[in-house]
Amino acid sequence: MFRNLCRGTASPDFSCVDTLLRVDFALPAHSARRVKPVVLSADEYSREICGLSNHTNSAPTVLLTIAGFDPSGGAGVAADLKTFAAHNCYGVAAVTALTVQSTQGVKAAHIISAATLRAQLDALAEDLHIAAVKIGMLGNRANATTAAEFLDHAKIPHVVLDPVVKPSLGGVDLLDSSGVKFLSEELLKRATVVTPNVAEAELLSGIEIKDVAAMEAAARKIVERGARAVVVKGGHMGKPVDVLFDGTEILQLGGDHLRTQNTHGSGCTFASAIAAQLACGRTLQEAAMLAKAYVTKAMENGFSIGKGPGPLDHFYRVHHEPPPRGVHEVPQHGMHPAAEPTAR
Ligand code: PXL
Repeated sequence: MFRNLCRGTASPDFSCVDTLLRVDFALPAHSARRVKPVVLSADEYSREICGLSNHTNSAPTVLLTIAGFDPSGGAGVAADLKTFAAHNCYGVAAVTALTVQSTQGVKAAHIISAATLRAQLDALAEDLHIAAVKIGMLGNRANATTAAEFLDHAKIPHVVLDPVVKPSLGGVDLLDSSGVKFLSEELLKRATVVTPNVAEAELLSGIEIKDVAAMEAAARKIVERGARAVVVKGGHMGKPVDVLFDGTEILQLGGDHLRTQNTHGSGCTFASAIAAQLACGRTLQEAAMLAKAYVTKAMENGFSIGKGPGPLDHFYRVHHEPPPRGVHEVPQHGMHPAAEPTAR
């Protein structure tokens, strides 16, 4: 019951064990540096999945997503808000685009005007304290510029940038070419961490990626180009290793290869989970490991809802785990009449 999320000493190879999932974290052989292990008990992990796990009487941590809307609910704003909620945080959203899509892919994208995006951001920022922001699909340069201006004046402590350019399915661009240029020259340096997949890392670094060594080289190049830290996601490679580089040390985050089609929105979910963990005080390494554990488990529990790749189960903990002690012990007296068991 009281197992460590991550066991081991600061040796070049160590294993991290979630109560639910085993994720291996290994340092590359050439790395002279050692990484301190994250040690979390299962109790701590489930209590502190993030925000206030019990925020009945106090306000939860508020997180913002700036992203596109996917009507099939798998990716974009919907995935982000579900991820925030699963981490006991309260999510708010500024929508950059309305996409037309199903599980079979993106058919069109209607980009929201920069003025409307700015109005959404201003309204939220002047009203709420935002602990972290996750940025996903921006659509075009005007919206990327608006996001950068917002970051400059809102001074949000944690900024996770998922540099979404193309969907996995469908021939529609999620960011125009001028937007990609702005993202790599301007937005990158405003982020706490950037989370490109292999194709996006190739675009941002100019390095062709065929193996983990090239992922590391790309990660270093992206930091050289202004990012404070980067996680290159290797999910689509044969070996599902992610590479985290924080400007000082490289950490490989390994995991089991999942045999599932239901991966729609996994990138959005990973970035949002990092934002939630950072907002809750985790270090970047801890946040990335916990986010990987979360997204892996949510993918394992993903489901098919249509003809194409299905979404993740963001609430697998609720759906598949027993409730914490006490939750099912409903008081039988003094309840609201509507909740009283019916007399027989
Ligand atoms: O997964 C990338 C992505 C992000 N945001 C939106 C999307 C997609 C992919 O389809 O539709 C809105």
